[in-house]
Amino acid sequence: MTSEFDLVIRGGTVVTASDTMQCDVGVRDGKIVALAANLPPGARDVDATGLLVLPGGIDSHVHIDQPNGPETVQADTFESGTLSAAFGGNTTVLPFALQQKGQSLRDAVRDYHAKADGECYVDYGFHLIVSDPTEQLLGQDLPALVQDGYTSFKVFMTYEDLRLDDRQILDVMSVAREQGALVMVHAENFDAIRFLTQKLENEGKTAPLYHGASRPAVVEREATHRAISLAELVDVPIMIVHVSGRESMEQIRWAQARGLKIYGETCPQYLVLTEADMDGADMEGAKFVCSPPPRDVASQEACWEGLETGVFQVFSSDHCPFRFREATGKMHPKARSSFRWVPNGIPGIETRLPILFSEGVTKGRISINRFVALTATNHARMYGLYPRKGTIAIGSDADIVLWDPARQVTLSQSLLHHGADYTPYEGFDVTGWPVTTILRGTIVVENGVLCGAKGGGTFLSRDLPEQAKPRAPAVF
Ligand code: DUC
Ligand code: ZN
Ligand code: ZN
Repeated sequence: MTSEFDLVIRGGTVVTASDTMQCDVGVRDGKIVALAANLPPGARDVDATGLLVLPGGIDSHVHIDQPNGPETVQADTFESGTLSAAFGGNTTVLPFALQQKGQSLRDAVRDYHAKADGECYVDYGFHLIVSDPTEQLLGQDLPALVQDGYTSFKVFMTYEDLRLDDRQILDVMSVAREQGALVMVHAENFDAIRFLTQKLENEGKTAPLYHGASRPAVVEREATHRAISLAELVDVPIMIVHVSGRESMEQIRWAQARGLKIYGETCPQYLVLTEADMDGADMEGAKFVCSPPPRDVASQEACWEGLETGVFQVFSSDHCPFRFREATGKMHPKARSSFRWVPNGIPGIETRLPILFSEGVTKGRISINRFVALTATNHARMYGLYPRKGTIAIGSDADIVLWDPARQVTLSQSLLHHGADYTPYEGFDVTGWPVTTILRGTIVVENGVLCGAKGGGTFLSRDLPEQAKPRAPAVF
């Protein structure tokens, strides 16, 4: 007799952003079709006794195979990056399609599809990075791409080749308002960083450690406040990404208290790393160089406060891997002469969920439901994927991770599947681990063994974000 289910996940504790319940999950044609106790057998049954049954992780801030200037290359292809994501309990990733100066946004998107399509182990969509907001881009390409399902874009306030000035940011925000898209902002003050970098180099302070001093919290706070002010002017929602500590978090909280639709994101590096990690001998500190930089214990506490109290809606990895030992990575030929040549970014796509679970849920800082919201549901809501993704509900994609809350693991490069040759979390102990990852009803990783196939992940055209409906141009 044929079963009404292709797959039944049996005997686990199902957790969503709002509920925790003992029930089985029935899956047919890649969708969740039943949630009830004692479902009849499926064509395949998976025993989840003693495990948490969670929505698959959605990592909405990852950089994969992104051009990084002529001299350095990122360590992941879409194949390795999404494999690493799957082993880390994720079923969807949202990398960036970066427009290089002089390139059309359409061509940038085409390039990324050529890199990703047929290569991925988990589902994926693209945010757009706008680095050259020409009239053609603002008037034609960006609106058309939003209609095609690329419903969020990132602007940078720093980095020589990427930064937009305030006028350009206002132009991009205006398009977002009219199209109903969400703008993500990398908030650091470019001129202040240049000024400080020059001063530090003049004083011979060139080791990776000084990357932190070149971009102190005030640099991030000023840019965060400016981004909020620009968004208020245009009256458009924005997401301040990778918030590293109190000063920026408090700007976002202040804006939210004023009724502005300002959203926030933080990342594992701001919870468990500090500036001191960049102080290793023989360039070891380069392993931790990312922007904004990890700060201090008080900043970590502020980020927890943001996660616990709802200032931050999403917790992402900002995965941006470079190989440590290679000249195309952290050992850029000029990296010993100054921290400014160390490529910014660290790997973290596979370790995001275990770190937040262990430090947050196991240690009693956040509930398991908040964990689900921060790692899956809110990402789906903010980026136009809900309720198809990000929850366990009838009709949703059967994107599920079976989670062992008691498994103790010491994080180590040897366990991981990314293309980097190190993890910044080497030796870090976690309690709680993703054991099985299921994408649209197909098991991709089972008890730590790869079962899925490259190309099993498909492109996601996204709806408009929930909090950003299209509106008439602002009137001033
Ligand atoms: N900083 C970014 O802005 N993006 C990727 C990684 C990093 O460190
Ligand atoms: Zn950034
Ligand atoms: Zn980033």
